Amino acid sequence: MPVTGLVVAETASLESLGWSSFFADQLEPGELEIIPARIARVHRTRLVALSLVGAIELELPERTNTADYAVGDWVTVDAQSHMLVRRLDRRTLLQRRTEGRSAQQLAAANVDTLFIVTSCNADFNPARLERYLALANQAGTSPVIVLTKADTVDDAQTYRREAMALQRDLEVVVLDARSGNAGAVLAPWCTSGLTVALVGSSGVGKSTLVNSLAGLTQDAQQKTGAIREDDAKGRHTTTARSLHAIKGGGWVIDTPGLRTLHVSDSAEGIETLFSEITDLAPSCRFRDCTHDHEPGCAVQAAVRAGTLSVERLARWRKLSDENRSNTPVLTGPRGNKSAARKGR
Ligand SMILES: Nc1nc2c(ncn2[C@@H]2O[C@H](COP(=O)(O)OP(=O)(O)OP(=O)(O)O)[C@@H](O)[C@H]2O)c(=O)[nH]1
Ligand SMILES: [Mg+2]
Ligand SMILES: [Zn+2]
Repeated sequence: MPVTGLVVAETASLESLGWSSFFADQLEPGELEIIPARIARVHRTRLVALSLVGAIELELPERTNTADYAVGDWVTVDAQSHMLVRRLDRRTLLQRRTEGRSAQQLAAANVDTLFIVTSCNADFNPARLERYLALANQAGTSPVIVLTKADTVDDAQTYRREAMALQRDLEVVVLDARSGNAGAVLAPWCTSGLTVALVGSSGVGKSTLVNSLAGLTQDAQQKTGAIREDDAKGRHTTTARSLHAIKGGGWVIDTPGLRTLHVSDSAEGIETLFSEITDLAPSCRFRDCTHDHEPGCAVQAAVRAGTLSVERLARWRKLSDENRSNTPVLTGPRGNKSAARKGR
């Protein structure tokens, strides 16, 4: 079945779609009648993929659960029937546990760089950005903070400095998502074979950025929507994840804006995010120091010395606690999953 609205350049190679030896090595020598394809859209009952023969709607084996597939996944497909054969192992996977659900929701796969988008307005919130950073770190993607709406304020650099302090060596860019210049600012992360994904609250300009990066004509553009004036909140214009070709090469995944991002399964991601605290911990007198009331705590000493802010330490504590209580632990002989007990 032909698919509208998705264009693959005629000169496309598998490499330009993000294919690499990591995926090629997973093919079996006998798998001759198959072609590799990359998932571009995940619907409730349909999967659309990009391949060297163009955009194709996949035939799905009975009992396929499309929720097991993420935009950006590589799959093998029967060359004749376009029947889905199998998914290849992922290089990176962005996923989150929605409250009350035991299974993780798959956001995007095989993403190289995560653009964490926020605006130079009321959306800017260090604690929220730290949640996205923990997610990016945990997934194995490199995070970049993208500050949009720089054109609406005089002090965009103040936002930039505050964002840069959130993680060691963090890349932060400031731009007007609507301008033709946005693509040039993001070009270092957008080259042939690389995939970026955009995440952030509703209304920060993710789809606006996709349109600037993809250079789509009017009818193929991602819909964008005005935000509320009083609190800068968006109206959840984008409702599904989708993959788009970037003008100069590479791929970008647009995602719906999230109301809240709950953190779970991200202990390593949090360690990386708060590396200044992680680095101090071995100097605490007690190996299991909670950096709260213990004597000889190197982290509390850093707070007293003014090299670590009380607010940052409080955010570390809150995020670590939340992660612990939301992450199922393996218990019992059969490894049954149950939620960890709340508290420390
Ligand atoms: N002035 C200005 N307006 C912007 C910028 N980026 C986005 N906008 C506007 O902000 C509004 C929201 O943009 P969208 O691209 O729809 O935001 P989104 O992040 O995709 O939102 P959801 O799809 O709801 O998650 C639109 O009216 C855009 O024109 C920017 O850099 N400067
Ligand atoms: Mg959008
Ligand atoms: Zn301590």
